[in-house]
Amino acid sequence: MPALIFATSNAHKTEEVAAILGSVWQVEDLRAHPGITLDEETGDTFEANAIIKAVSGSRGAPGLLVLADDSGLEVDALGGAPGVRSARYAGETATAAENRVKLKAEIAKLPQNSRFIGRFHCCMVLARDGEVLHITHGSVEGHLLLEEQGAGGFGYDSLFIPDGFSDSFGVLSPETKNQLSHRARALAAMKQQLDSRL
Ligand code: ITT
Repeated sequence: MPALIFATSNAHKTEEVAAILGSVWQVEDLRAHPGITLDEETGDTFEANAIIKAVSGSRGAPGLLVLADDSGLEVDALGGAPGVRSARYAGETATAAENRVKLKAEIAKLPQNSRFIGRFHCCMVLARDGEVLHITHGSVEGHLLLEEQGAGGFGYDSLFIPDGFSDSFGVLSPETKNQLSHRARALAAMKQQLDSRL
């Protein structure tokens, strides 16, 4: 199986990408490549940060294909927050649980007579030897909950119900999430580029 380096330290992302691509690609993240270091995510957009991760990661893995994912949750009534700051919403070293507490507190300040519309967004960038080969985006629309529902998934999953469902990503199975998530959609758009390099 050909190797695809996934430039992430988030094992949950790797699990999802491996479940989606795993029969064709050997998906290996930074745990298997401790020598690869990524530049700081200084961009203002998902795309800028995904490019930073893919390009810097690929410089540390000469000749290999490197994929990066920058993603997050956008809540319309919060002006798109937490957005690109999703991983650091409650502070630079915040845990996912602390970020969820902050999100619930911010939503609780809003007028309580509306649905809190939002979406997960993911930008995927494929690079090799410091050059961007392809960029894709995917998103999944839904709404936010005031209280967590379920313990599955990661990050903000337990606070987000995708359109067309009545359960959060914290309750829905990984198989269901991997059919409709922002990450699955960005990867589906990347598929042709990946297939052409098999
Ligand atoms: P890497 O940069 O190492 O890939 P990260 O977790 O810091 O890992 P991001 O900078 O892309 O990655 O931040 C993504 C954050 O957005 C993530 O930590 C979650 O808080 C949230 N997020 C993204 N995708 C998610 C998903 O599928 N389910 C729940 N939360 C998600």
